[in-house]
Amino acid sequence: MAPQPPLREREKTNWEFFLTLPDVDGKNLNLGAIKNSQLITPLFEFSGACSGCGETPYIKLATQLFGDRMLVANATGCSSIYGGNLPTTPWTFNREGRGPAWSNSLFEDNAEFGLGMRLTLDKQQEHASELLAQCAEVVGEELVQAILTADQSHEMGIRAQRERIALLKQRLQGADGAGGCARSLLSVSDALVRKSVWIIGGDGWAYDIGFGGLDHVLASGRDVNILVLDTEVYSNTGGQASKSTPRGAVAKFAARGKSTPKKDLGMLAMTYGYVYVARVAMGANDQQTLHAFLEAEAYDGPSLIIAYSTCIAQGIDMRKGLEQQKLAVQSGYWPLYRFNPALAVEGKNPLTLDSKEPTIPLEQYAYNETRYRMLLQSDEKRAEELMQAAKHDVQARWQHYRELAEEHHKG
Ligand SMILES: Cc1ncc(C[n+]2csc(CCOP(=O)(O)OP(=O)(O)O)c2C)c(N)n1
Ligand code: SF4
Repeated sequence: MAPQPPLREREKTNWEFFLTLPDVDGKNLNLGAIKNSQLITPLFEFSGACSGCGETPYIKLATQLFGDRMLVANATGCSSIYGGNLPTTPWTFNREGRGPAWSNSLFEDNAEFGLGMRLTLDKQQEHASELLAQCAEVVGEELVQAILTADQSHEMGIRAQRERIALLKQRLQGADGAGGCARSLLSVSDALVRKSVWIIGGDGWAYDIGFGGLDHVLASGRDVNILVLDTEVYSNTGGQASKSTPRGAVAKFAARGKSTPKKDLGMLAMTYGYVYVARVAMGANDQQTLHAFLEAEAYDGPSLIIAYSTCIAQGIDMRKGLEQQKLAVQSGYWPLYRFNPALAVEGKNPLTLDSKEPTIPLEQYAYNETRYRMLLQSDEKRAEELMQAAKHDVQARWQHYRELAEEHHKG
């Protein structure tokens, strides 16, 4: 430890230099490669989360990929607290002034809150398209058609549309005497650029208290992206058990170790058939995480990403969070997969398993964590029984996923 003021003086100069470094423009980069994605400036910085928090890297990644067009509905929980400790906020904007629009509603209605953002955007876009058609004489038929038929399913398409909208604004501003049509269109023309709606929260929200709404939003078929930061407990209120807590782990309200297995939220969502679902763990496979985020966002429908998030409530060495995620995957506890309905439309198997058969025993992963180890100390017999049951859960789930992944291929 050292007195802070002299350090601050020295770091001020470094910081000022850092701010002069140019931002990397993603225009000519393949953002599907992890090293390129990490060159892009994040629009989420300096959060108040615990050191080593496993939730924040996923949010940071989302802002690197989509931050300049993101709207975020944030459920109450750790992410709304470190993401909104007002009057400061870690959500920021780029040098062009674009950044995520963020808001927090309630713990129990966040999915519906985000759906409202989607419906509003869709309505605004519809209204702007109608006005554009009415203003064709002022704008020019060619530009009208180019805007209305633009392919905005990828980054380059969105950039091209932004340029068209800039040209549209120029023409509208110069259209003296065109009357209400030009003025009205000018006020809503930004709605013609595709936006990305993200509904973010923890497992207490997604698996339990907000589940009814989450299910409703998945069923709606609307183009939203749901990111579940799965710490397997209610972290922000001190670690209460949720339906995501695994069998055998100790948590508040599960002091003798949770006796029932973790709810399989991903499998529930997959049964719809038209929901994109991915299960990711950045520490185990960062490239798979990146693929899942890009695919989820590009999918024109509801997407659900369930992200393994290490947390102080699990009782791990937070410096080794990424290694622990790797062990979770190697033990088969956390299979990585992507279920992409767009593949089914092409007659392919929508389910891709992205991790291999378990290669280490479950104990090697679980007993690195206090939440499992403490039961061994307080009630060894019960700990062993629950561990056996948990191993069975892992085997059964793995086999089920593998069959699903192979079954469709045969078909
Ligand atoms: C209806 C309702 N019940 C309880 C709370 C209190 N509360 C705020 S955050 C939170 C825990 C959130 O847990 P989770 O969704 O898992 O997110 P995490 O903190 O783990 O990221 C609870 C219980 C609340 N805000 N609203
Ligand atoms: S309690 Fe857990 S989820 Fe919350 S900020 Fe700390 S490490 Fe992250």
